[in-house]
This record gives sequence, structure tokens and C-alpha cells, in this order.
Amino acid sequence: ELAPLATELRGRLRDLEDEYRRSQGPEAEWTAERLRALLRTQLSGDQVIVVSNREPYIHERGEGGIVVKRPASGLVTAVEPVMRACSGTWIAHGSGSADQAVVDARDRVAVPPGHEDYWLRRVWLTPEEEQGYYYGFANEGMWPLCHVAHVRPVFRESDWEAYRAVNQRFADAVVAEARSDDPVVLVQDYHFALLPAMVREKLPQATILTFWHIPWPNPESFGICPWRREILQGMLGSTILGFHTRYHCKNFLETVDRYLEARIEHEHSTIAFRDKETLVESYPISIAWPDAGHAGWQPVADCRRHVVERLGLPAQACIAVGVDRFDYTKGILERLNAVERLLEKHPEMVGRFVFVQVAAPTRGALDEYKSFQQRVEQTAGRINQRFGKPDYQPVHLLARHHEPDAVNELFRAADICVVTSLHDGMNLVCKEFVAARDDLAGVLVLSRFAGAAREMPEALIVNPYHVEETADALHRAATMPAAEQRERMASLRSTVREFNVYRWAGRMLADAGRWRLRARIEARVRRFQADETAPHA
Ligand code: ADQ
Repeated sequence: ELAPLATELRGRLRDLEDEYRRSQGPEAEWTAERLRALLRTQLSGDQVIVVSNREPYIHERGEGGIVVKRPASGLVTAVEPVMRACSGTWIAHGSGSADQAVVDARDRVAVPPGHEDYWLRRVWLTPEEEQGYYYGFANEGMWPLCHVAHVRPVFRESDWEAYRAVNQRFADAVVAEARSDDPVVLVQDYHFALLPAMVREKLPQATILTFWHIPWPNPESFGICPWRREILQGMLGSTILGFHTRYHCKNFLETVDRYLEARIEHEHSTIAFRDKETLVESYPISIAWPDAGHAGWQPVADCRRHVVERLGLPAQACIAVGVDRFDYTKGILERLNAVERLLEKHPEMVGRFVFVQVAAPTRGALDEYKSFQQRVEQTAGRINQRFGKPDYQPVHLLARHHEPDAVNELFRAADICVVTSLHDGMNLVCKEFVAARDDLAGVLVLSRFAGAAREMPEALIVNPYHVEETADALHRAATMPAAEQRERMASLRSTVREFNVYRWAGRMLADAGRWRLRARIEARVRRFQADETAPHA
């Protein structure tokens, strides 16, 4: 009786193994098309629902009417190409002033504008909910807790209550959007630690993939959270729990071992908790590699000319750039101190070396962020006063959001890109810089505390807390011969091209496909066994 089932399974397993081998091999190129094919074969058209706090498109009321904006967010940068490849529904907080004006009766709008590849379903939050859940628990509690960046986490009972309530509201939205009892739900980030278990309760058959975009600390650091057990239990509602690096996975397994009664299989990297198993795996996130032809890209020389003119830089300037959200974990102050030290140590650089920092305002309602921004502005002012001349300013601080094309132009105009995060899950800016440099010029200075450092050893790797070392790396970058730049850049480009965002999503979804297959086999075998043992009439 099991013969037809066995034949079907053998076929499916062969497909999966082929796909798995291809996905592991260095020859395998991951593209949007291959991801789409994987969704068709392994998830056979199953519904995909993404949940994140930040929405990929924000509708704002401007002077000339409604305008659509893209937020500065690594998560959105990474997940958007995946959603475009697989359609489905993206559930997120509707935060724009015109967001309500453009949705349908079910709070949905098709995006991207003009393409309409997938649905964006907006969840509305009251100012109190946003204060407690987003600014409070997520960004004053979880963010510093996980980054261990010497800013004390703040835990308030009322924030925790709001966090729990908002997680429940988003979980309810997932259940309302689900068209079957086993959708594939992609949960994004530290805003939703409790949501996986909440969805699991209502949809026990769902495949829940949770991706944690920020670091996971060691058990001692995590242990200061008053609700550490609840958070871990919530996350273990996931089928698969993804982090950027093996190191973060190891920290998570050790944290569960310390605080919960769970069975951990280190060999398979699984955790069994209350009869449910969760796979804990590393999936290094990345970017979509630009299409050949790069529609709309200006030649590097033109980009440079535009930037020099726009900012009034010396024509022969050595241009270093930093592109970040205005966040204390990104090491912007440490970077400025290194620029100052460089100018001190190498007076010949004064008048020639220019550092352009683009910093998108973020979480501005929090005091920690306001005072951080002030300190950065003061430091930039001090350096400019010390080394500036009537026609030369060493530091240009552009504290505003830039559209992706403007960021790309800056990357192409730059001689050096500086990423000095004090701690970063991955960091996509360094990958975007490398992708922008099809001329093979430019040097990347990269913090060893960014997840990306593990994949990009050809960058000049620095400890951002060590001002002297970072200043020396800036000098080395500014004086690096073109041949060495080309060699390093070519190698970095082949890594980022191969380990792109489609591989990130593809590996995770392939693991989900295998997991679903296993669950279906087990269910069928159980049904078969039940039929066998049932008393026959
Ligand atoms: P973020 O902390 O947001 O992401 P990052 O990975 O560097 O950090 O991504 C930032 C994105 O915003 C990039 O696409 C960048 O181009 C864009 N951006 C930054 N400043 C900007 C500006 N001024 N104007 C316009 N765009 C700007 C979190 C984690 C990271 C992880 C990502 C993805 O903290 O470690 O890499 O998620 O998982």
C-alpha cells in the first residue's frame, strides 16, 4: 500500500537533493528567476507572508501631493527583492502620513508602485502602542541588549505590555491573511520575538521562518532582560530560526541551554522544546547584485564630478564616504576621531582628504539618539574648525535620507568607503559599495565587529575602538596603488555577487521545503499506521 507514496517521495527527494547540491556548489548562481523556480518546485506555490515592523514603501503627503519613499533599512533592502520574486503579502506598520489614504478596504496596497508585484498590508498603531512597542521595548530594550554597544538597555513593564499586545495584533493579521492552514510565514527581526509562538498557536501547521537581523549576545548579556524566558519561548515557535553568523547561532543555543528546559542537538543545530523542534541556522544576508548594463548608472568620472561640484570639494580630493542610519552602533564618532587622527599624523592630507558622512535620521524620538546626533555634530564641527580653510572643509555631514540612486552615486564617486560599526549583525553598506564599483577602484575599510567582516577579508579590517589603527587604515586606503585596489575589489565583488540575497532567501526556503516535506511524510505515515491499527468493520 505504501508503494505509490514511496515513488512520489523518491521523486520529491531527488528534486530536493538536486536543488540542495546546486545551492551549495560554487558554480551555482542565484538569481531572482532561480528563487522563483525554487518556490514553484519546493513550496509548490504555497503562500508566503512576510511580517516586519518597517514597511518597504511609505506614502507621505508632500507639497505636490502624495509621494512614495523607500526607508533606509537593511532589512527592507534585503527582503524586498525576495518578495518581488515570490509575490505574496507583506504585513508591516503603516507609518506614513498618507498611508491610510491609499489602501483598500482590507488595508492593502499593491507595490512597488507601477509594478504591483505583491501586496503590502498595513497595520495601524496608536501613538501609545508605537511608543511602548517600537521606541520603548524594541529600541530601548532589545536593540542595545543585543548589540552590547555600551548603551544600557531600558526595560519598562509598560513597554513590555505594549510589545506583547502589538505582537499579538500582527499575529492576528497573519492569521487573517492566511489562505490555508500551512502558509510560509517569514518573520523579520527583534520587533517580533513573541509572534512566532502566537502564530503557531493558531496555525500549528504553518512553516514559520524567523530571521534575526541583529546580533545575538552571549547568555550573560542576554540574561539581564527581565522577560528572557518569554522571549526565548516566543522565538521557539519558529520552524527555522536564522541568524547572520554561526557565532550568533552558538550564542542563541547557549542562551536557551542556560534559561529553558529544552533538548539541544548540537550536531543538527536543533532545539526541541515542548514537543516542537526548531532548526537554528546561519544565513548570511546580502544584496541583489545589480543587473548587467546597470540602467541609469552614470560613468564613475561623472559621479565624481557631480559630487565634487555639489559639495564644493577640492578637484583632486581623496573622498572617503560613510553611509548609515544615525545610530550609535554604527561607530560614526569613532570614525570621525580616526579622521581627525589621520589629519594630525599626516599634515600632507589636510586640504586633500575629505570625509562625507551621509546619516539618515532614525528613532529621533529617543533621547539617546538625539544626544548621539548632537555629539556627532559637535565632533564634526571641531574637526572642521581645527583643519578647515576658507575653501576646504574636511568633514561633510549630510544628516538626511538619500534615495538609493544618490547613495549609489556617492559610492561610485568615492575613493574609500568606511564602515566602522561597533557591532552589526551583517551590514549591507559595505556590500552595496562593492557592487557599485564595476570599475574595480576604491578601498573598503571595514569593522571586524560587522558580520560582513567574515565574508570580506580583502577589505582593510579594523577595530573601530582603536583610533590609531583606523587612522592608519585610512592612510593606507588613501595611498593604496591602483593595482592592489583592483585585486582586492575584484575578489570582493566575486564574493558578494555569488553570496547574494537570492542565495540567502533560497537557502532558507530550501530548508523550509525539506522541513515541510518531512512533516508531510510523517503525517501520511501516521495516517497510514492509524488506518492499519483501526478495527476493521
Ligand atoms: P541596518 O542597521 O539598517 O540593518 P545596514 O545593513 O547597513 O544596516 O543597512 C542600511 C541600509 O540603509 C542600506 O541599504 C543603506 O544603503 C541604507 N541607508 C543607510 N543610510 C542611508 C541614508 N542616509 N540614506 C538612504 N539610505 C541609507 C539591519 C542590521 C544589519 C543587517 C541588516 C539586514 O543592523 O546588520 O545587515 O539589518 O539584515
